[in-house]
Amino acid sequence: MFSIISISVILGSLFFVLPVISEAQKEEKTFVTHSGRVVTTSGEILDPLYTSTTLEFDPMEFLRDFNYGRVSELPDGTILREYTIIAEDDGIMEVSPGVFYNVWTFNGTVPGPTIRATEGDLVRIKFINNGEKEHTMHFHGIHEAHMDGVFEPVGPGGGKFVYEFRAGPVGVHPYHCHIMPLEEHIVHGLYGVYIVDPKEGRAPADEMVMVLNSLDTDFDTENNFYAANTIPFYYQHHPIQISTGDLIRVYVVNMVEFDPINNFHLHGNLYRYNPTGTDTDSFYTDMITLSQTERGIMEFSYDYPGKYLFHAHKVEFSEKGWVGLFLVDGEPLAETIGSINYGN
Ligand SMILES: [Cu+2]
Repeated sequence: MFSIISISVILGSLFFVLPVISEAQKEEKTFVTHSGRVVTTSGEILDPLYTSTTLEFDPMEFLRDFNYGRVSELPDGTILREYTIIAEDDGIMEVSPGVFYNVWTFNGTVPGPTIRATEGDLVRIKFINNGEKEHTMHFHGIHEAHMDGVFEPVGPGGGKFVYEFRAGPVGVHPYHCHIMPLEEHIVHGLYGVYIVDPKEGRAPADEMVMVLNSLDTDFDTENNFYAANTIPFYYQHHPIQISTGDLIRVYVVNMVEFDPINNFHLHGNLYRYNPTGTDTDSFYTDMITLSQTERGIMEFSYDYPGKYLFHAHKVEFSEKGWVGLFLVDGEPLAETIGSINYGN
């Protein structure tokens, strides 16, 4: 009895000494993740650790996944590429352990599939809206006005529309829903990448897509998380494996909502950057600044093995998830030591 009274007195006195528990701490909740792990969170987890099994979306798979469509040849020799894209707006994705977000998706993922064609191909998109709101697909690029996905809202509950246009111009372009309020339809995830390859092709490379995006998980029109390919910190915990001497080509598209700019900094290296990927002109840098839907093609290779960061040099963004690693294996390229190519 004495010990119980003593403990009560001690705890009672500590109440006046220790800081009062904040409202945020009181609001912490316990979740069971998809992998069965128990996580306690207030919804503001920075730098979480997790395994890919806790996620419904795999950024490593998305990174190198290109959808070339169903390919056939028309009588005049034109290549026809047909795609089926289904919009939904009731998905829940665990974007970080214990942080569940209502995602609006094209074909079930954020970003939607990376649509890829060659310049001059006929692109036919069979769009089905299985959501509860109106949606469209608006492609950046060149096409007729009624294929622009702005003035032809596609109704919920199975509404359909067929977008058809010639692929062009060469480059990397975004596509996204264009229904108002646009920021709501974009920040929930209705966007993706559309790559148009030149007819002569590009040099063989290890090709990747990085969509720079953001998540407003508490719906106050300010972002809580930033990422390359949706999941905060993913490529930091799962480095992208490459080798010395390999040509790396990154199709990068900025879709961050609410914040006016984003950027991309690469460590231990510089890259050739071709804005929009539309012509052969490029510049040599380790830093680009991108407003929303600005995009381009980055090319680089590493001379030395090791671990190299890439991240937003807007530090707030990197500390809230937009950070990753390239893990470069292989031997140093002996012929480059002392004669590094500085891109001139
Ligand atoms: Cu929409």
